[in-house]
Amino acid sequence: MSPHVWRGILEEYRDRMPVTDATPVVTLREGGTPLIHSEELSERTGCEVHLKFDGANPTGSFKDRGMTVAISKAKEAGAEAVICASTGNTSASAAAYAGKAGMTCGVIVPKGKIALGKLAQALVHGAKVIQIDGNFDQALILCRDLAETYPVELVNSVNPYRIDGQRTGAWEICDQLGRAPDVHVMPVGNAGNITAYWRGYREYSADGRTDVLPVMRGYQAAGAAPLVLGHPVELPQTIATAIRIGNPASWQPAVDAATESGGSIRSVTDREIIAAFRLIARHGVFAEMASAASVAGLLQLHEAGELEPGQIITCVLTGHGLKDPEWAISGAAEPVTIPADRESAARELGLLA
Ligand code: AN7
Repeated sequence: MSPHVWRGILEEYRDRMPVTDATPVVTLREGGTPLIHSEELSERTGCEVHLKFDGANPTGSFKDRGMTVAISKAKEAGAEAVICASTGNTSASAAAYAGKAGMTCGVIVPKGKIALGKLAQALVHGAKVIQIDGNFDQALILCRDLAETYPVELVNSVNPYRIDGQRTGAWEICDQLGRAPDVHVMPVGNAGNITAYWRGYREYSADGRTDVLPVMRGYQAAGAAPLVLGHPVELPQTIATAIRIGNPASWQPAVDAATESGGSIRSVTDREIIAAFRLIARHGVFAEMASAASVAGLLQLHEAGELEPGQIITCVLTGHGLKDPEWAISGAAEPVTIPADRESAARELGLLA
């Protein structure tokens, strides 16, 4: 048998990527994530629902798809340092790939608004972590300023290589389904990912790799929904800290993705997000709060009667739930403590007749 090893998105999709033989490929073998058929969501909606679990990436989020390209190209250009603003996942990914590349990484994050696991990742990978008394939007302005002034490469999704890499999520879904879905649902924060997915689907369609194009349905958190309101939100608020963003960098392309595909960008409340989080977690899939916004959006579409029976639907789960275990535990019942004997355990488990 010949070995079959997933080589990471730059190798798997090399002919569609902005790389040459001269590009040093910096990879942690990202991508190739599972597309999980969801029986419970399919039953509920009458559709065929699949969860694209991008929490299964090396650093636990979809950011790795873009970061392998951004860091490889930065290294090719001779950069020695990279910088990013982040709600957590970008910094975790940038730190890991910069570490792999032997580059210096600086990250600027909103103080107290980063899930503990994400902060831990940036720290263990050796990034210089700086907190600001401000939000993500302010951190991004600061990083753009630094990248214009000093010899440091910006690796937020305003870096086009990030978007190039994140298109592979759409391609993988098409390769896994044999076509594009009818409806594609995803969370929206800084709006780079919805931009990337729509580009990815359109390119596959143009190349004859899929006959259908999906309706794009993006979901912001209600307290951080500038694209829904039509104006920036100065003080964004949501438990889904990953998408706590008030002025998305990819504003227009995200709106275009929704419009051109006949879709929408709408909002889900924190309450809807938590309910969706619990539902998929009960069925074996541990995604982070921001990711659950896609499932919350799906349920909202179903309630509104906007889905057609039998439609093929994908929901992207952008990040892993393990990044924020504190939050998950706080909503669960405290485990009981018992003496270490069979009868006590059996009684507690309800095994005694
Ligand atoms: C789990 O890490 O912006 O709409 O700085 O971590 O492409 O921004 C994270 C965003 C969705 C939104 N789900 O994606 C950051 C950051 C998760 C995320 C989004 C993010 P975009």
